[in-house]
Amino acid sequence: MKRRSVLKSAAMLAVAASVGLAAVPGHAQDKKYTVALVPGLTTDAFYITMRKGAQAAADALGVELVFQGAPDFNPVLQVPVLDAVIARKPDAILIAPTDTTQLVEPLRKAHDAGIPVITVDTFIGNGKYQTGSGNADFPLSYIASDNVLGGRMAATALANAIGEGGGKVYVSNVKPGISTTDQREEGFKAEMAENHPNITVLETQFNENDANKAASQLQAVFARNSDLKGVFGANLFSALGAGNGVQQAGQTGNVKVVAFDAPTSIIDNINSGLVDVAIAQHPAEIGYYGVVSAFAHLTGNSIPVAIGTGFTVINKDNVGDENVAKYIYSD
Ligand code: T6T
Repeated sequence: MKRRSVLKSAAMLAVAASVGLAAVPGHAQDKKYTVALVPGLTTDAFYITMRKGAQAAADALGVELVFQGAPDFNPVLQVPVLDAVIARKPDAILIAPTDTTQLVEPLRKAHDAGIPVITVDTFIGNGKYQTGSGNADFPLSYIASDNVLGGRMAATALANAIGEGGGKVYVSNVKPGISTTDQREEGFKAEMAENHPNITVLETQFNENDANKAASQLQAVFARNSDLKGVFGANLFSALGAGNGVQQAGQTGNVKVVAFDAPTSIIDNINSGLVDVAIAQHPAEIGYYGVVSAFAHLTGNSIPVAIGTGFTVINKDNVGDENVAKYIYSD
């Protein structure tokens, strides 16, 4: 056997070991599986990038991927979309639940109908699945960033940007009840309290995922605190809005901005000096491993109950690097 075909066979065996023999090229599958991906909202670069990763895995595995979501990050809008997805009877559902409690019963309907559920990005309940306790442990796996760690990283970045003197900062956040953004705020505050005693964290401002509201809130907080030194935008829209608010208040460079998420608009703001640091998640990996995990389960393999994906910290020093460019979200 030539070296190349030995390598190819080894690679195929590795795939077979991880996702089941049916995935080996040349072994036709009896069934083409359909996996539904329900994002937090459809028009967010984070979920658009997650979809790309999911599609890459679906193409590699011969899975049909259905992407169906609501236009806003809102459980009232997401539940009917989920109901419609369940009615289509996909083989598995990947979902970013928009609320830790309000999506439990709607997702149980999928579980009761025999449709495996994996949550991506966000979780329901306390995010600990398959424990045999609690009412929300039925999803098979949770695939996401470590959001408490991400919040801590944001705090460190903001404290460094502000420098020695410390001062006042606040968190621009979406609304309580979202696992990801709640955990980022928790991590941010814990890191500031433990390691940056010269920084005062003011009351969190909730913007309902509306960047315009986040911008107005920044200006209102600055009007009350002319010594404001920084803001942490805990997701894409919070960060974009907070940055716009800083600019509109004429405080670019004086009020430091750390952004969670890395759409092209935030990258532009790093280049212009408005945003100091972006904590990029790896949504394509979340989507990729979501589909691979669903497929592995459907083909009789066990899957991890949790998969953590990483972060890339982007600032003006590395924003031009090609190794960083691949983590900028797709529009
Ligand atoms: O930050 C992401 C995601 O992780 C979060 O759960 C909701 O907001 C985003 O989609 C960004 O808008």
